[in-house]
Amino acid sequence: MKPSRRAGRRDFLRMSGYGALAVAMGAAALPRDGTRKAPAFAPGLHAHGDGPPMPGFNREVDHIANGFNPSDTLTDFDYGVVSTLPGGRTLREYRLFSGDKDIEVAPGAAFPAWVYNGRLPGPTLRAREGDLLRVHFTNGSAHPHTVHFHGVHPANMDGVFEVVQPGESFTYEFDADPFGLHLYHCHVMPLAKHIAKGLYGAFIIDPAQGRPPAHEMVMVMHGLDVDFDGVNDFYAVNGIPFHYDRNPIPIKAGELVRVYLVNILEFDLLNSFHLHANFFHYYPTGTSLTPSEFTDTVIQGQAQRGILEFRYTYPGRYMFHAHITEFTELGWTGLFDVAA
Ligand SMILES: [Cu+2]
Repeated sequence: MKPSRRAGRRDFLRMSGYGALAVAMGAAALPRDGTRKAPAFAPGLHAHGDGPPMPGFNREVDHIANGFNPSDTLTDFDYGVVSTLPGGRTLREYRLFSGDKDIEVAPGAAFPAWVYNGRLPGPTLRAREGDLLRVHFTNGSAHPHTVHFHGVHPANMDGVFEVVQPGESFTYEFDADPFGLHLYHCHVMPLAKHIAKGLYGAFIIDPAQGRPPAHEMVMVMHGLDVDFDGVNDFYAVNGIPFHYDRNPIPIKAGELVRVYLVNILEFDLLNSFHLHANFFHYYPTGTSLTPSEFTDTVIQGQAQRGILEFRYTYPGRYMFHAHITEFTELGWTGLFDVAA
């Protein structure tokens, strides 16, 4: 990474001028309160402790206009429309549509995203091992797209060669196999662009026997290249940088927490997750019921994913963040709020 490029993306957080940000993004300025003079994009207002303030946003983005709130995304599982096939097998049918949508990713600044079902990331699709899955995809975007699922399926269900043109539809049908944590994303060229613009989501296949009861949540790690120069300007979990820093995730001391962690970060080689003041059991890809590691930090390349399980002993607030600390300062940071 060239120093000048690093300095360039850092500038987004140093800028205090809203206009400068909007111009740099090449994105639409969102009017607020009847005026184009939105509150300044001022970093450093959300301080932790007595040290130098953490970068952050000085207000919430507009979750209503965005159509999703990352606090809800955590536990928003789409189990599809369920029916029983002759012979007793379960059929799950899902609907995915792609679209072009401006998403406010930083206060007052819109990112012209390409998204599934109007949200970033797309819905978390969830099924059970052995189910038959039918995914009805309609391309409502101005660009050709597909849905490429990770998992085992026939070649013509792979979402690569059958490109779906704007206004057209395609139905993917395949078995839920293998159990674990997977993902889906568009696979149209140029691939980096179609992913970086936001066309991805988590895909969970539960083992037939299930997993032990837990407080479950989904975290999709990704970047935001808001000025389209092939370098991420922000890093986030579930759409909005700094969201879980401003809105800590409530959990209870002693309860089993299960995080379905997916990395779909484009442009950077690696991403990571570090849990503070605790350790977690790690199940790579979730395809085994036996954890492979007991650690507090895990590294994932693009499309790698895994399941984390942990319990907090002591109440209080604990950080979780990328232990690529530059990502932390550019939005990939959050807090667990552990109640007694
Ligand atoms: Cu696409």
